Formats: sequence, structure tokens, C-alpha cells
Amino acid sequence: MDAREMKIKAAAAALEHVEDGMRLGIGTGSTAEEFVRLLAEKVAGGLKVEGVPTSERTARLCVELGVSLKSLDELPELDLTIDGADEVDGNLFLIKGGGGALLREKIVAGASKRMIVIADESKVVDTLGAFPLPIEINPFGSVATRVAIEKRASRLGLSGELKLRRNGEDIFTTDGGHHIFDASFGRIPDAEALAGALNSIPGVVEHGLFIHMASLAIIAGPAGARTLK
Ligand code: ABF
Repeated sequence: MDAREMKIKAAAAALEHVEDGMRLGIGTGSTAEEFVRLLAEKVAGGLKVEGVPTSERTARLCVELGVSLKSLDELPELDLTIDGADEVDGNLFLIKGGGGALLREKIVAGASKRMIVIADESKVVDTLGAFPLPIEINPFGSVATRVAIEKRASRLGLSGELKLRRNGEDIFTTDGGHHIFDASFGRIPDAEALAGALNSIPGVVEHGLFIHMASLAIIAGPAGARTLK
């Protein structure tokens, strides 16, 4: 089974949790896009759902495939969000944001009763942090924000390069008009403590640690899909 087939397997297993009439948060990334494709087939077959997309990219795909969308202001309470991740640990703590949509992903997941993560086995880790942690920042005062992040991280015994994300020659800009530092801490033994520390820095808009947000992860491997609860 190749990587795409595993993503489709995880997406298909997640689709079984979708019921008629649901208000759905719809994630971003290649795995979430497989979910959108399968969802669109069900919608074409008569399933009625309303989706809130977590990025402009996901919104475009949904529109193209005929999945009906609403804004989060129109649907502020969602039944279920289905989204990918960059890393998942045994507590269902996540690193997200490799695709740059972490802020909307976290707002949408936070507005949902449940969040199901879909991923392949390569995303499962014992300890978060091998994947550089995306930290979304306000462009104003970014040097001061960098210094503050380094200081707070150091108090937790963490160090590593904070790389300003680029898109070719340009600085990468999120859907919300912010920038991203990708922080290579290597290993984050206490993700909750780091999340709290980052939340207290004014220039940090959001970070990619999703703590106590996912209720289930569907992990696809060569032998099929398994769940983590
Ligand atoms: C989004 O897409 C993210 O938060 C995560 O960064 C990424 C996962 O992408 P993929 O499914 O392509 O690996 O869900």
C-alpha cells in the first residue's frame, strides 16, 4: 500500500463517523483532501452535511467537488472536525501546522464537539518534536517575539533553531496574514507546559501544539487502519 492509499484508508474510516445532517469542520492537507474527495462522493449520493473549511485551499476543493460550505460565523457550533496532523503521540496530543493552516484549524476544532485525526503510521511518535513546531506570529515585533519564544523555551530546557517560513523568495503568509516560525526543538517532553508558555507571549498568535483537542485518531498502515483513543 503506498502513502496515498494509506491516507485514503484513514479518510474512509473517518467518513464512517459522519452522519446525515452533521455540521463538519473540514481539515487541511493531503490526508484531509482525500477525506473531502470521499465526502463529496457521499454528498453526490444524497448525504446532507454542512462544512466549515479550515483554509482557503480546502474551501476551493470543497466548492469544486460540490460540498456545501458555511462560515464558522454561520455555524459556530460543529458536531465533528476531521483533520490531518504532522505528529500524533499516545495522549492524542498533536503537532499541526506544516501546511500553514494551524490557526483556523485550531479555531474550527475548538468549536467542534469532537475532533478525529486522520494520518498514516509515519505520523505516530512517542514524543512530539521531531517535526519542527509551527508557531504563528504577528509580523509586528517579530524579533522581540523570537527572543521571547527562545527564552520561554529555554526555561523548559528546550533549544533549537527558529526558522522563519518562506515560500520561495517571499516570507510565507498565512490565511490570517501572519508569519510562521518553524521551531526545531527536537523533543518536547512536556508539550502542555510548552503550549502554556507560548500562549503567554503576546506576539504569538497560535502554535501547532493541539493539546486535549483530538478525541480519536485513525492511523492507517500497510495492514489497515487502527484507532488511537
Ligand atoms: C494539516 O495538514 C496540518 O495541520 C498538517 O500540517 C498537515 C498534514 O498534512 P498531510 O495530511 O498532507 O500530511 O492538517
